Amino acid sequence: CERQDFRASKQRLLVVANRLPVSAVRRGDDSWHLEISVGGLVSALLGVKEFETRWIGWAGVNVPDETGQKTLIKALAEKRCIPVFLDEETVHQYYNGYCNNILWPLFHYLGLPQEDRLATTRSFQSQFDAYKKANQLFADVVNEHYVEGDVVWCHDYHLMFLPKCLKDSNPNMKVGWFLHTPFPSSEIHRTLPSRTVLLRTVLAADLVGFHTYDYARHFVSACTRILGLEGTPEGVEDQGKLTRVAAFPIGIDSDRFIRALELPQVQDHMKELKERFAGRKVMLGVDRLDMIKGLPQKILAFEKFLEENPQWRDKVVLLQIAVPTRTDVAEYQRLTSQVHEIVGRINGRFGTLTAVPIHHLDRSLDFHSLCALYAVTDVALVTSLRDGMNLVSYEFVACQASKKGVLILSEFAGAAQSLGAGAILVNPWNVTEVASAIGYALNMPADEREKRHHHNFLHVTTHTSQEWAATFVSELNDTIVEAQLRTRQ
Ligand code: ADQ
Repeated sequence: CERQDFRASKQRLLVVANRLPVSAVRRGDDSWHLEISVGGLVSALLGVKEFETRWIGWAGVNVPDETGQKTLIKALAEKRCIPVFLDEETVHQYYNGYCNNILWPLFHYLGLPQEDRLATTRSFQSQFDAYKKANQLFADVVNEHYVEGDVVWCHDYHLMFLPKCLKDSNPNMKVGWFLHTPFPSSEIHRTLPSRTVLLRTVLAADLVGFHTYDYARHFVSACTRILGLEGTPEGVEDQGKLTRVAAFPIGIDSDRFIRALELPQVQDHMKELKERFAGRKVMLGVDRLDMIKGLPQKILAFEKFLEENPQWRDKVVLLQIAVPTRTDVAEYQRLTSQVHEIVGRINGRFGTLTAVPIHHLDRSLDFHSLCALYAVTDVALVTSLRDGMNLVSYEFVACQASKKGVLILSEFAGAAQSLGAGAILVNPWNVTEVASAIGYALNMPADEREKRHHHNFLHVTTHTSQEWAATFVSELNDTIVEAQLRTRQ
């Protein structure tokens, strides 16, 4: 009956990602509370309307009992979501271990874990085994719901094994894989103990996509150097089979942000914020609290700016909204404490009885509050140490049609390649450079702000998430047609 529901004129798209776009919280045996999750992938794909989409993924909760699983399947079906059930040990080894402790830092150039090399080496194999097992569980759910002709779009570093699992069970399935993080230089990828197998499993897909041309190039050179395969302008060729590799820069649903700014409650919120910070320039950071986002470096740069520019001390405020993430991991707990300590020190140093220079919130904001905040901001600070793309920079630009504020953007975010001409690009590791960029942004004349904003606004409103998904899927369809033609020749 689920299969019949799918029938529609739009093309059916099975989006497979580690997490569903909702998190489930249990309220008794047969009742579930579903909440939209915060994150880049969710923000991008929720705007995609061209396809008859179903999500397949983990709901972020351990459900060992059959009753719970049945009721959750039912609750999620209303949101067009299909759960993959993972037990606690698998989550620990696959998600916390292999995905977040090994692949995530490595792909962001932070290296493999080093604290206890022996322990890491010993646990590496069990984490990798759990990774393979989890990917097979995802494949089983896809196979159960797949109907011939569906496009299966696998997402991110959690599911690098999935294309191979799917093709093993059905070589005719249309399989695409997209990476939301950077793909690092082949010299970094070479350090990964499972470097070979993880390239081969991804190459099983028909189409492999990255945010930028650089990431695609790194992937192709990893295949050349590590697997000895031939890289062509189209992708990677292995014994006559071509895997197409290309860049598909993601975007946002810009209209959703622009429309939200007209809502009375958002306007009211903007008015409140303007009154609250009257007489001060507003600087904004919105990030998941993750090492790749460079929060300590950003806040230290702001401190340096205040140190060197006493005339600005009571005229500028930094609002840093940091949504906690992976809170059970010790490294993330240490990062949180470090950020709190730096913020406390700076507020103690430069604050007065009536005002502090930094408002740091450890939480996520609802969509309308976020839009209001973006709209009243004078300078946004996106200083990721590495970032696949970074959608916050896009969201800020979408909300700045009236104010034409300035974007300070890390050159190590994928977004630097698309918004670089309008933003002030910085090396986030260079605190002095970021501090002087803050001064430059705060003093920027209106005509320069206007010009820079115009460039970026045009990009953000024309390179949307809808366009991103449509381009990827149409390229995947074309790739398959071309492969069929090649086989016939
Ligand atoms: P993320 O690392 O999650 O995504 P990003 O692209 O910035 O990073 O997206 C974050 C999303 O979460 C944005 O839509 C933002 O509005 C929202 N968000 C963040 N903090 C929030 C807060 N405090 N309150 C409310 N909302 C908040 C990954 C990659 C990125 C890549 C995306 C999409 O790491 O590089 O751009 O996927 O591919």
